[in-house]
Amino acid sequence: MTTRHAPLLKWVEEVARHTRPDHIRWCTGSDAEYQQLIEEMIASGTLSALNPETYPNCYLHLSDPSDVARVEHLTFVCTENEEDAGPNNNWMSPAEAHAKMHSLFAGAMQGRTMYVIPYCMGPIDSPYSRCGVEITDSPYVVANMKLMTRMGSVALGRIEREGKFVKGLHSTGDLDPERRFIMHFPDELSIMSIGSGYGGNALLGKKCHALRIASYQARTEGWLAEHMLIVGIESPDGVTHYIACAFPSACGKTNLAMLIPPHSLPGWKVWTLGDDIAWLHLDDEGQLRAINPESGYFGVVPGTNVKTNKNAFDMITHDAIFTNVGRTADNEPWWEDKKVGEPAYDWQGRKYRPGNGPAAHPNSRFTVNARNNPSYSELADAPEGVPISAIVFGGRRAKVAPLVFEAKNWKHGVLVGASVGSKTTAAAIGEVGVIRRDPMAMKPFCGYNFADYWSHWLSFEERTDKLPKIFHVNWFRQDDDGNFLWPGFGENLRVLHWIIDRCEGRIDATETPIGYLPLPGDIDTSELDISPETMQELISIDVERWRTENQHFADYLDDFGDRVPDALRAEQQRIAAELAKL
Ligand code: OXD
Ligand code: MN
Repeated sequence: MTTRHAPLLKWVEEVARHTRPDHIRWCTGSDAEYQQLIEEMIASGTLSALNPETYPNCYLHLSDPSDVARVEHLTFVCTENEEDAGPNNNWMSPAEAHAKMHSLFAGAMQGRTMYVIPYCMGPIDSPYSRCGVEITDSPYVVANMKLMTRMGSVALGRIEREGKFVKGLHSTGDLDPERRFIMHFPDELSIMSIGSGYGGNALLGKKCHALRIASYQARTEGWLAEHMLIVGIESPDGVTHYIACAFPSACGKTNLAMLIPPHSLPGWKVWTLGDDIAWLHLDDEGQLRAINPESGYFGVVPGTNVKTNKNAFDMITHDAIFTNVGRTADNEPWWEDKKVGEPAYDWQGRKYRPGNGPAAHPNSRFTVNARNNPSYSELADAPEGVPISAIVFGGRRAKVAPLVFEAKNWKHGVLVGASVGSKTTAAAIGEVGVIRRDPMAMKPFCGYNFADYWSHWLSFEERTDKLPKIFHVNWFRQDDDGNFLWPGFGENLRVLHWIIDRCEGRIDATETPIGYLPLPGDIDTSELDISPETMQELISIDVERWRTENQHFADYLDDFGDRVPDALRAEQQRIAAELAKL
């Protein structure tokens, strides 16, 4: 296989001349190709097969111990003007970045095979989808892309018809963190990544294309590329509401997307459309619609068990790739909080010893196709996407943020999204557990200046009067002893129920400067071990803390100078003034 699309062929030939691979393989995306790659990786030691009886077609990959997460400090947005990338990104001039990458890629694929992966982000026949081609020297990347995107001949067909694609060039290089860079050239619709074989650094369709490049493209084309799950909530009367939720990495997006209704909510059903990324477009009627550009999941493994996420637990028992988990003596994958089995080996392949730390790396992952998920919605493949009833922001906050509140209007909702703060997690290299601002959960992923991004969000109000309501949730409130106040997981459906009731105008709420909060009793707590006092604490605001929070946000906006939209400043000042009166 090759292509009749001359610019693509020319680019592939140029890359091959420069990187000097031994072989070039155009990927078709067939099951036979996947199986062959798996066998080659088993033979080379890149993968090992897990227990074929209990985990059929499941494989384990152990990455280099220095290469276990996204590397935000080595990720750059390369625009001509530094201000266009904004203080939220690391910036390098395109000329400097190209020169650096040119020398790092010289001969980088010698002795290796170069794979050409045409892929389509989104349903293959959707006008909202966009294509890309990743060139990589990692067969592990090809296998992951097969599970997570629509790749191969179908995507190449669309590229040949449309003539447009994002160029992604990736090499694992020598895995030296000193020579690891992930560069984005939004004006050229291209990405270059070297020195990592891990997740978002290497599977270029995901964070690099579907968020950083797509967010930039979306601004010029009038849509939004967001770090959001998409979930359908079907009530007992058969009506389904679709909700898009943005939470920072490793804050439970996958769990919420696959939620299993608790016994106390009989007749409710939950459908998964996506667990990480949503592309949002206004349709001809002004309705906001979402597609999930991905077709598989790259989810955090530790903590997944029958109680926390039975759908995920079941879907990773077959046809899955595990990265950096431990193993039991009978060759099953093992991770902390799995609740069954014992680790015999850790994520570095050593005999398990508690003194060496956890058996599974805290950012260990599963990769599976979305169709493995028992709650998969066929509408994930619908070209027109699904209509969005509510947008929900959230973070991991021990104090301050109540369990749920509703923004007063779209402008206020944009402020609610822009002021998301959360404790950092192991999804990225760096300190874990410190609060950082993560606007719209896009801090690591917005491909341009946040101030311009907020203006873009605000502009939607001028284009339609049918925008969804915006909410904020916090499943992670703690008491002074560090105990979680809300049970989370499946019980979060109770909160989504409240959100849907608000969208339908069925219930009232308490108005406060920070938004509308639930009235006592409107979030059903039957069968929960939660006292009325605790519930009251969860749905009220601590005025003093909110004054501080508002001031922190005002200071944060200052980092973006004059580019901050006036409407966002005005909204922050409105809240400050109203809080001052309390
Ligand atoms: C992810 C992340 O892998 O956000 O989805 O880090
Ligand atoms: Mn993510």
